[in-house]
Amino acid sequence: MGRTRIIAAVVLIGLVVAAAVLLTARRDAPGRPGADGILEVVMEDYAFSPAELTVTAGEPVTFRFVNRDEVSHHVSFGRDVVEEGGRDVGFAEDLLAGLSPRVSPATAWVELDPPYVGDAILVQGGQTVDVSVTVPVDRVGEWQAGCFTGRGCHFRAGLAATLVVEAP
Ligand SMILES: [Cu+2]
Repeated sequence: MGRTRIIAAVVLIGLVVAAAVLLTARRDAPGRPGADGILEVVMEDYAFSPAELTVTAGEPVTFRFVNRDEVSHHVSFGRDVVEEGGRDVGFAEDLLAGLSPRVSPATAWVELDPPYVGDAILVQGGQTVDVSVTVPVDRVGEWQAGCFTGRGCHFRAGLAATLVVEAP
């Protein structure tokens, strides 16, 4: 009896450790916020890295965009790309609509001029911009992040990331 209990205890401890390791790995995986809530996304050579982002609805997250290119990039969050004259100019549905994200520096939050649609975060060459927001649970689903500068040139070149908003 005593031996069985010891074996059961060892197996149980093993399972707990394995679960903890798996949860930690999931938490620190690229494309997810770290324990500090920061999700760093590098923009370099007209591409996002990582290009697959996952956040949890109802939890505060800070997207930290680090632009290593010399040119400026915009970041819009949304889905359903709007085309005008065969060029991509923004998202029809804005993920951040009505959410008042905290953008640092605040001047990086810009309203795009036509033909572009929606709001965007301007990240100048070499600059880092933080965008803090809590995505509500009614926006769970698949979204995108993208830069439409050059009438979609940057977006088509690779400045397009998928953003999954998971249910809590
Ligand atoms: Cu760009």
